[in-house]
Amino acid sequence: KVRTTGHSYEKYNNWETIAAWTADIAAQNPDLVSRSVIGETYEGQPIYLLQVGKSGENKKAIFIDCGFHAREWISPAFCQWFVKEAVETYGKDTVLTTLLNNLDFYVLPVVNIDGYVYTWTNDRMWRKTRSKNAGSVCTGTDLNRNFNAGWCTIGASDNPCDSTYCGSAPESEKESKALADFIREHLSTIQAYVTIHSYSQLLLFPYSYTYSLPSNYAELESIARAATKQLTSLYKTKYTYGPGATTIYAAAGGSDDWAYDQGIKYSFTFELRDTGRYGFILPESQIKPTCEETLLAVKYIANYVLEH
Ligand code: ING
Ligand code: ZN
Repeated sequence: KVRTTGHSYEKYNNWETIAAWTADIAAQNPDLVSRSVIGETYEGQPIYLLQVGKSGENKKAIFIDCGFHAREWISPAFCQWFVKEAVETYGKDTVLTTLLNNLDFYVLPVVNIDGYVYTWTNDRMWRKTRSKNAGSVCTGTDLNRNFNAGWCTIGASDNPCDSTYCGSAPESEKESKALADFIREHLSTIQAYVTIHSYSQLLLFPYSYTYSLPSNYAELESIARAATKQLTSLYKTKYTYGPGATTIYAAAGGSDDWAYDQGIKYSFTFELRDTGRYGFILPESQIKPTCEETLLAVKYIANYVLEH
């Protein structure tokens, strides 16, 4: 065993364990996975990104991130599961093999590392980053209100003590800045943006900061319909889909809206299980089924991107 001490795909792993896992999965699968650092967090943790795919020329890419919100533990679990499935089924599952031969997946296992650590040590229900706010005793910014997409105009708070605090400016947080910088630098290859949250069992697409519909609304709606149909086929988990503003609530500064307005026409937010019985405290027994069903939807989206 090479430093994967304590790591399990069917348990919630702490940050130390996930960080060690990113090194191990890359070291053990050098032809499929490579690890880079795209920036650091407020507290100085390196933000790791895994590039997953067989190397090739002019490949399109799909960006997937997890762990925007600290307490949504099922989200990092999905990113780990996705990479596991990629390395374990490459050369076995024909669909995934084709995807990995022809696309690169950028997988960011935990965006809000400081917040994630805080949910393990201090407050299981923490959502925001852990940055200090000038002139306030309250800590943290909501990363999914911190992007430059109608920033702080609706469904976001300008009060640092609120859980949806939009921050002092767009990309004020080192974590959102690192993510946005990476995407801006790779806009010529990234065709789809997928961000994993919980909970509510929804597949959302733009817009959330306005009630206006995106230009390819009909296409996004048909992709979401087909992707959720795939997801539901496994365990009958019911999903709703649609534009964020009318499907969940209007909220500005979200990463999916920002990515869409950068020109990434396939931009989705998943809200994984459940619908509220356990909420953010989803039992570990649901990690496997949740990740398996979600993988079907993500594969559908990736395959659509590959063929369009
Ligand atoms: N939900 C998202 C949130 O940040 C969302 C919903 C998606 C808002 C896309 C804006 C844009 O509030 C959770 N559970 O975090
Ligand atoms: Zn969230």
